[in-house]
Amino acid sequence: MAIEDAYLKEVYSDLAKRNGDQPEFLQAVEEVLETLEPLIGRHPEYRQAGLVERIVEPERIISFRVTWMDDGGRVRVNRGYRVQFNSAIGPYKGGIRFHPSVNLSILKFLGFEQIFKNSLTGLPIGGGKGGSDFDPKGKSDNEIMRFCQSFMIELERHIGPDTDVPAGDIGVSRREVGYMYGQYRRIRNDATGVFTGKAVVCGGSLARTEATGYGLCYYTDEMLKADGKSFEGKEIVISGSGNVATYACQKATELGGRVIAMSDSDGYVIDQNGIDYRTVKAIKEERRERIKAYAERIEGAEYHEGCRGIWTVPCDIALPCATQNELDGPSAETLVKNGVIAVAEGANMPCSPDAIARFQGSGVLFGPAKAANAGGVATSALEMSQNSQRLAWSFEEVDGRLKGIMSEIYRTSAAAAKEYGMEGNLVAGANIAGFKKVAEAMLWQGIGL
Ligand code: NDP
Ligand code: 2IT
Repeated sequence: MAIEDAYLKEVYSDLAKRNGDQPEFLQAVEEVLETLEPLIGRHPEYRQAGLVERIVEPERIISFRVTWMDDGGRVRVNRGYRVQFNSAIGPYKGGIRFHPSVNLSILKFLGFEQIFKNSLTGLPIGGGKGGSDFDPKGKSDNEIMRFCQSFMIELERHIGPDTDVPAGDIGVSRREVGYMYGQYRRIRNDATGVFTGKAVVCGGSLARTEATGYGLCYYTDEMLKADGKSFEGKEIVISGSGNVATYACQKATELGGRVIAMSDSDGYVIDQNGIDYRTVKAIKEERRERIKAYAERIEGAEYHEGCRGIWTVPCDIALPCATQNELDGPSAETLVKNGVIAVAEGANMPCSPDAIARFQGSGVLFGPAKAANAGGVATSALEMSQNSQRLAWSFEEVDGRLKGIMSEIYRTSAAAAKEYGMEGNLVAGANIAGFKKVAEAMLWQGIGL
């Protein structure tokens, strides 16, 4: 697919000129714009209001220095960012990523995707993303704490429960959220719960830890059911072994599938008996070891070096849950040749454009990230509601709502694709449905936002 409409083409080429050094951001924008033509065709007022050129420009970007001291007493400096992309439908909402690869291109792509994902949840949350090029791997607990506290010394003045509500992402889990939230509370003398993904004892929501992985499987289940299929008896490959991947493994297994491979950035493990998510959780979440340890601990499991090799493992369903562009065209080709029937994105933008084209062109069911992984942020919004009410809901209550939200996201996206003449194209459906709500909210609020 390519951008055909003259207005959309002009917006994109102007953006590409000004952001030539941001390939991930341009990739995310191009994927959205190439599906919007039928919507823009029916709404000339969007063009008159300059909506598309406004939506691709972040409302605000904050970039700051983070100085901290390592255990050896050496002063270290990292870069911190928050991209406050769009607040037309609610406070900026989105995770914080700590990974050496973090830069503005990555955070702008993530923030841009977040706008439409958050819109699709049906809840009042705008889009944002933040992070740092800090590498948490190999750091002591004290170093992590000092870094998080230093990061928050600057970020605290830019966020608030009705302004911008951060959460976790790669390299940021309950531990890091706890240190950042603690620092925010100390500085601001304010316990309104500005972060989501907090530990339950600090005001976090039950089921938030599980929500992205569970939500991914609820969405995938809807997609399979609409095609007369299910998880029952299927072999599943899940990349990554972090928060999203671990709970996707648990839910896919509960829904009757068998997860036969998982990975980290070093390599992947195969366990034909079905990967036990509790072992993965103990290795990665509790001990912070490498996925290789799974094969050392479980009889019959094998370890292979190199993370991309995971896509050569024949499977029925593939759930990429690690990072952007981890599944390229040749990997998609291999999956299709090996008979994959469904692919749903747990990570953000894990499939390259040619991989998506390959799946869609081969009749493989394809669930895009902004719909399929929206369960995490949706549950974050439920955490915000609980904090505002000063109440805590049960696991079943939150999980039940999450399930309802994921079914609704599937239904809304499928209906939008059909309404705009692209039936079955869930990428187009998610983009159109997510974009339309934000566009309407911006129109209501006049020019200037
Ligand atoms: P975690 O930090 O818990 O886990 C990340 C996993 O991905 C690890 O197994 C990591 O391996 C692997 N990984 C990270 N970078 C790379 C890389 N460059 N190449 C190969 N593997 C890599 O993060 P999450 O599980 O939270 O996030 C995973 C994905 O899901 C991200 O794209 C994130 O944006 C997305 N997401 C997360 C949500 C959440 O609620 N947490 C919500 C929606 C989307 P290693 O340990 O070797 O680094
Ligand atoms: O990409 C994402 O949706 C997240 N990392 C979760 C964001 C959130 O605010 O819960």
